[in-house]
Amino acid sequence: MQRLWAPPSGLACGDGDPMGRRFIVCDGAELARLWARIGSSESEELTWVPREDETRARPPGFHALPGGLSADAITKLDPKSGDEFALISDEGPFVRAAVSAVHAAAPDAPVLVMSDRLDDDDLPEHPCLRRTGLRTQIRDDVDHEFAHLGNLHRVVELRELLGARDRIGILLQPDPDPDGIAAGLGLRAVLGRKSPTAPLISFGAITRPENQAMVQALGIDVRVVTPDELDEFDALALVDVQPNVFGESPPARVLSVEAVIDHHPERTGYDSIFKDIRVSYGATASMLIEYLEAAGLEIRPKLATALLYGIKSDTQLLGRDTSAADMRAFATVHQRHSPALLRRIERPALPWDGLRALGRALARTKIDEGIHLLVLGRVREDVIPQVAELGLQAEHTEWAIAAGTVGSNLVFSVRNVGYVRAAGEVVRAVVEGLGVGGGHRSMAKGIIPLKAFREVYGRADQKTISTALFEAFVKAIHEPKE
Ligand SMILES: [Mn+2]
Repeated sequence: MQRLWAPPSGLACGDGDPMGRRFIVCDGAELARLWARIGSSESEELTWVPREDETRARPPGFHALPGGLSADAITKLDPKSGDEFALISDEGPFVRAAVSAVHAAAPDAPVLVMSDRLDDDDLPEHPCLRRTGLRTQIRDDVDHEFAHLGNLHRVVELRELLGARDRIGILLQPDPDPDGIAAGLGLRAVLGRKSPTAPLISFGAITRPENQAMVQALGIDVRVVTPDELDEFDALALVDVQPNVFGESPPARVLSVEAVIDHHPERTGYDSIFKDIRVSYGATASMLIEYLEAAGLEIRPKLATALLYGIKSDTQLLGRDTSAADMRAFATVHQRHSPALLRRIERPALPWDGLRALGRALARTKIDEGIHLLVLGRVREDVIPQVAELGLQAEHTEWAIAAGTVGSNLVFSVRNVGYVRAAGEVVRAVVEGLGVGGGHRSMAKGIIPLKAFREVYGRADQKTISTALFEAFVKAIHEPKE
């Protein structure tokens, strides 16, 4: 422990900036002892001001401020530029006297007031003062630790329940999304399994191009099963889903399962031995990250990338329905994820014919009224959203629309700069009476059957599509419904 009155030169560390000292000023022996028990840092000089009945108290490591609390006593500490003060008290008069004493002796020194009872209104004006609690700091950590313990308990329960089962089916919703897939991988890691004994299964294949990109980039296998094939499994764990999602009358096996881990509103009408449903969470992946952390398991880059992408896509990049828990979980996996893998998921490679279609569309491109419209002709569906992303990068673009023919449909993706009308609303207005569409603030997708398009516009060649879409978008963007 640092001796009080040690010369400042002895505290400088190396040739760089000398590390400032922290002067801790405690009001009374009780707070000084609490501070000593928490443990002080090397750079702290511990001082205290005895109360009337405390003249014989000796808080370990603390030295009484000579002559009590005054500007003189603070001056004798010889504060230098870079030093900081912490004033520890629950009494308004003590804190006010201490703040003004420090301010008089060291006008530039930052002041941290640690008090569990005082408010900002109880404190005097000071150019650089921060207030926080002392016991409440520890209290918050205690609550946090109990939350970890709760998660560890869930992991222990899951392992007791599923550890001895030969084959565990990790059942996701039909057409699984990134959150479900990532949470399924997380559960598998929690159980210490590999895919042969704990496969990810679903009643419907992955159809969305961006979700296919995720399983391709990360080498994840999701097996499509029939209800009869569920008999192969000794246990079923539902992740990011509850049985009611499997249709009007789900197979009997899924109405009585071993585990459900989900963030959707709790449904009834089924039994599960283990149940963890947290509606306030933006993603099931966040819950699994907490399990993994509580169990002290390493989260490898591939798993971290999947979990990060799961949270990102379920919360629209921490926008919609995000809780503080999602933010913490996101931060945890953000440190561990692989940016290269994430890029492969989010920016899948453009196929050659997609690139050529883009080249042709760019040759004709123009930006009018902030709208950048790229009509691609016949392309693979996953090319369309990528071209819309690219289109948004053009100068003066507020709206980028990429349209292409996929099968017997006209499919278009829309991106905008974010501060304009919501993309989802605009697309719904554009497709009204013709097809389907929707989306969010800054991204949306629409599908119009070519047959319906021809009925209205006569033909469906590139020029007609281009003119019709442009006019429909201008109308929808600039003439919102009442
Ligand atoms: Mn989800």
